[in-house]
Amino acid sequence: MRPHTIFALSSGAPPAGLAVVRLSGTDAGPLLKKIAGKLPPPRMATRAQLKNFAAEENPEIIDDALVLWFPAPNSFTGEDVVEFHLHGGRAVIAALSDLLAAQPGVGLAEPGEFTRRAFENNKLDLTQAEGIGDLVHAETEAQRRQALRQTGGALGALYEDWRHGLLRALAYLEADIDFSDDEDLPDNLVDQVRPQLAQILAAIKEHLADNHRGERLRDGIYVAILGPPNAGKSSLFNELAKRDAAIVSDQAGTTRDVIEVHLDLGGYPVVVADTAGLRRTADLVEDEGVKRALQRASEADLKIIVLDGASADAPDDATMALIDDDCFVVLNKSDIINPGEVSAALLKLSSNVRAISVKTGDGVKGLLDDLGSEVAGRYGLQAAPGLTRLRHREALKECLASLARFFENKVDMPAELAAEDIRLAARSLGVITGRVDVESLLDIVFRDFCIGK
Ligand SMILES: Nc1nc2c(ncn2[C@@H]2O[C@H](COP(=O)(O)OP(=O)(O)OP(=O)(O)O)[C@@H](O)[C@H]2O)c(=O)[nH]1
Ligand SMILES: [Mg+2]
Repeated sequence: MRPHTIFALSSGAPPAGLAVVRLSGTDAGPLLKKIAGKLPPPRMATRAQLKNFAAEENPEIIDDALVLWFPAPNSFTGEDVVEFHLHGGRAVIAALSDLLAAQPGVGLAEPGEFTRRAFENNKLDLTQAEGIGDLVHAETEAQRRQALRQTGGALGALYEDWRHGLLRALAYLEADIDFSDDEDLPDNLVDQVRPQLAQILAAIKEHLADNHRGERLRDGIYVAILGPPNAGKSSLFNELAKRDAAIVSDQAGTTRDVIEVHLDLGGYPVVVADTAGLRRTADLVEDEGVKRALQRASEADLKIIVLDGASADAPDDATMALIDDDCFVVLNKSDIINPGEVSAALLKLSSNVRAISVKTGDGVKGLLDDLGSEVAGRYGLQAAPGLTRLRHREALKECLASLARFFENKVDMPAELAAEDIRLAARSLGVITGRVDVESLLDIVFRDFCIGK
């Protein structure tokens, strides 16, 4: 059984200037009183000498610290919560932790347990709880903004809004089933709810066709550097990484494995991959590298195709086949290119080929700026909150499937069958926010129809 009162070090790794130990549960108040000698006024930072009250005689002072008292329900978890703002030394934290852990019914919190309790006490919905996790892990500005928005409840509110729309339609259908003899009820209730359901269906479809922007913002946008051997891919990769992460040499076929760096590109999390030069080769290891490069190309959100400006050859078929709308095509080594020598095939390739030189830096900043704008354009926050997890996507797809079943059915279908599809659709949305609650149905029925007045 889980302890009724949990505690944990909620701040970062010691030693540090301060450490925050959080305590939540029924014993939080009594423990604070014993440790600090008093219960301070709620939500007021109060200085106190923390005593090891368990010591038989002469209880020792653990620390001279600040304590905060958040009586339920006005706390993060919805339970009684105490925050100890200690001096952030290991021994200080250990002394308080040992004291707390020794109390019956008190135990160390499991990962996420404070947030879980907040959810169980209806302080936040599941998307908000997820948002808090994302906010804690946010590494770039765009991630922070998205997570903060989700924490604020914008995404959950959107889903709840749709779910309530579905529940309203369901209420009409249920009324049709339960009170079909009632003359006060309008006819054709199934038909009456169709327009509203069609609207919700369209909105969910649009929400799903989002280019996975929210998920990419969470996990990182994949950019792959691809092209023929010796073109300068690893050189460009090192330039982006701002260090010698990949080996550069004048031998074709230097890079074999996929090498990644994580970058903050203008606030967006980007995972850039350097790959093996694409060519047919009898070298088994290099051939495996080429396979991995092609695999990465297929997974990439954006590609930078690097062509060798020093070679007059047209790019090979493998490289050509990768060029699509998700590409930046660059002709590297502009410092030694004689434009007259660049093959006609190459120039015909795409109107978007730009010459750069990683060696001199020519055009590299422009490439980076344009890459940054492309990423911001594709993955920047929209006016409407976006889904951020596969979990959301799967549940929304299930919801759509149930709605689609409703619309596939004949116009004169029995209300019972129609109701079942709508109930399932609403449940799928409820799963996302964690609020599957059918009681609310009754309220809607009585408000809208005034049955039995
Ligand atoms: N003149 C000139 N040489 C460059 C430029 N960029 C890269 N090189 C040289 O081109 C050669 C190949 O560079 P790499 O970065 O290893 O090329 P790569 O595309 O990663 O090659 P593989 O890993 O073999 O596929 C090296 O000798 C680089 O110094 C450039 O802008 N100008
Ligand atoms: Mg390389």
